[in-house]
Amino acid sequence: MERTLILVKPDAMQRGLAGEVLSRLERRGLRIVGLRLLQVDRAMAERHYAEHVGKGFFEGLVEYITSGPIIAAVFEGSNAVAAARQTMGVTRPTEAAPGTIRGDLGLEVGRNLVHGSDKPESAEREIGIFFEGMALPTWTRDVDRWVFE
Ligand code: IDP
Ligand code: MG
Repeated sequence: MERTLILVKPDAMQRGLAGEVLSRLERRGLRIVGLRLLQVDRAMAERHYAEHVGKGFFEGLVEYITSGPIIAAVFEGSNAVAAARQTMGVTRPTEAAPGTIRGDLGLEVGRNLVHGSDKPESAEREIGIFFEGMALPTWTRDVDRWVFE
């Protein structure tokens, strides 16, 4: 089983889309194993978005991600990283396919509603940031055998 770190970004929280975002991933078949409501500070933003520090959009990204509460979630399942990225759609909402979260609900790259880890190693690193020192429950669902082969 693979895990991925999902963030419901401040715009999705402000727009009342937290349930919608989490629900789409849950309905895809992914299992929730971690959930937290928090506000990101600059240090945490720099840690999470380390690969983007110094880029032209970085200051705007920090302002955006620290602007209000977010939900951090860990989803688990077969190919969780790729499945979540596919359900989210690509980074720029106007390039994201219809039927994806960003393609259905977003317009601007700086208001793209959701974060999802880009590879399994990133997921482990990011889960370490958002769930530091927190044990994630291990559980199975009765429906798992109808979702996972
Ligand atoms: P991702 O979220 O799809 O993985 P990344 O390239 O990792 O995309 O960028 C992280 C976040 O930074 C994006 O989700 C978006 O919110 C923001 N971002 C990326 N590129 C731009 C840009 O060109 N202008 C403004 N914001 C951007
Ligand atoms: Mg990324």
